[in-house]
Amino acid sequence: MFDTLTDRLGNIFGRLRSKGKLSESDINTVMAEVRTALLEADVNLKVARQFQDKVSERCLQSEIHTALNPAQQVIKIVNEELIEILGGQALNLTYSDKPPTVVLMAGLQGVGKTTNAVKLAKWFKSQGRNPILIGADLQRPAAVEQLRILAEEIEIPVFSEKSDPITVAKNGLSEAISTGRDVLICDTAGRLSIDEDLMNEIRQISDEIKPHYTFLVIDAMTGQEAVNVADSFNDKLSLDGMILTKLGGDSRGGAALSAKTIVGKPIAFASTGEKLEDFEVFHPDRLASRILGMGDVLTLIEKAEDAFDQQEAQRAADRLLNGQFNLEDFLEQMQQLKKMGPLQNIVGMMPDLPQGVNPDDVDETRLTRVEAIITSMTHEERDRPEIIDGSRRNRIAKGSGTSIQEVSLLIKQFKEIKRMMKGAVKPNKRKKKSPPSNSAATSNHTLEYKKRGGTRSPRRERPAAPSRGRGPSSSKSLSSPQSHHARGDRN
Ligand SMILES: Nc1nc2c(ncn2[C@@H]2O[C@H](COP(=O)(O)OP(=O)(O)OP(=O)(O)O)[C@@H](O)[C@H]2O)c(=O)[nH]1
Ligand SMILES: [Mg+2]
Repeated sequence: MFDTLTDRLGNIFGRLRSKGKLSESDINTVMAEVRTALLEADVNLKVARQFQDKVSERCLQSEIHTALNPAQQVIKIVNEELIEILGGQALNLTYSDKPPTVVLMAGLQGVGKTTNAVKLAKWFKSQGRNPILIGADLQRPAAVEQLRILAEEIEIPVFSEKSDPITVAKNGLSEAISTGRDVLICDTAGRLSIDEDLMNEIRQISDEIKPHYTFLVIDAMTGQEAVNVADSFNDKLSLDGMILTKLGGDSRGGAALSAKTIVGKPIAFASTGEKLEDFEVFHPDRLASRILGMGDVLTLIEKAEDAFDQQEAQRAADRLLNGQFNLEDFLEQMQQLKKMGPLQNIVGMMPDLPQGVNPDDVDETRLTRVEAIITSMTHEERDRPEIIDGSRRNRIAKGSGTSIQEVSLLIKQFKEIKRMMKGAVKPNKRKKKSPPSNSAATSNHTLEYKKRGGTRSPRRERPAAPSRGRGPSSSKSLSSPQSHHARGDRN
């Protein structure tokens, strides 16, 4: 599920990546598209609208974040807001001081109450608890039998009797206490929220066993309609959370994305298939990143934020603008990149690797060799590589354990980068001490991203290769790691 939504969002953000600067109208266009994609995934209109407004507002007021480019900033905000509408944090289930902790399952017919009562019992067991299941569905003749068969698989006792649901629940609680069970899960019959009698019955069960947790089981396949049902259950029972079932199917996911906002209660667990093990605590952040389908790009964004030293970047940017960028700065930028972790991992996290690029092919040692070459140079040589003649080359090659050819190549490529940078920086800007931010002055609401010959991704494994022909907006060379981060001004 979510495949279509993921594809749609992928396309939308893919187009953003080629932009160095996002205007207010860019952001509005993108967010309108995101809203359409959400509606197509059957997300509630109110939720989609709120989401659009919130993300747009945050993008427009976005704090300057020099470690991220505009596309990354938008993805980061979308991700954070997706997590928010999915409920923020995973439910932190606590246990009653006076066992058993009582859980009541409620919901429409066939949504998966019985199956998930057992899955939940299995989960409690995995947490070191001793659950008991109560079969209070006396509506359907085979319901208790179904519960017993499933529970037998995981060796969990079931209590039921031929009386009425309220009495079964009450006696079940006594049974749990007398047998020392610390968690009680009560399965109930499916009922429609408009069926007054049955709704009153579950209310009475609830009054009798006073559940610590009342979970509404909802079927993701029924889309956001399932969520509307939840509202009326919530009125009657005061829900603590929802268990979302059949998430593995081809449902469009609208229910998952609308539930929290509409019902005001979080999704506690998710069931992704028929088997008892297809069940997990619902993690909003994990689902959000799955919906975004960005591989681990979010981890990458986090890493970039962590590792990136903004002051250093600013200094490098200043030097760049002043035409002073030298091999020393280059080395520093490369070391920043290395702080993000093994290059292969970083490349593996890139969601938009060009075809044919395989993270396994990334040769980290080349980065190390470039580093060795630069560290074998004197400060003067790093500052003015043009003084490196034949004998210096020889010495550097020996000192770094590389070859004269490699040293020559690095110097040549570095010259090329510098030449390109000069072309990229307008003369009046080069004179200024600190980088001006006037280029964003035309709009009060822009995310700007100055890619001064920098690299956005380490996916190219040619360490010192200049990003030929890409000019100032190049984002794909490894030549000057992260120097693109140097500025991300916004007025
Ligand atoms: N694919 C899939 N099937 C599920 C999931 N959860 C439950 N089912 C199936 O859905 C059907 C109904 O599940 P039950 O647990 O009997 O549903 P119920 O809500 O107890 O049904 P009633 O008691 O009749 O109201 C069964 O065939 C389950 O195997 C799920 O997460 N994924
Ligand atoms: Mg059932």
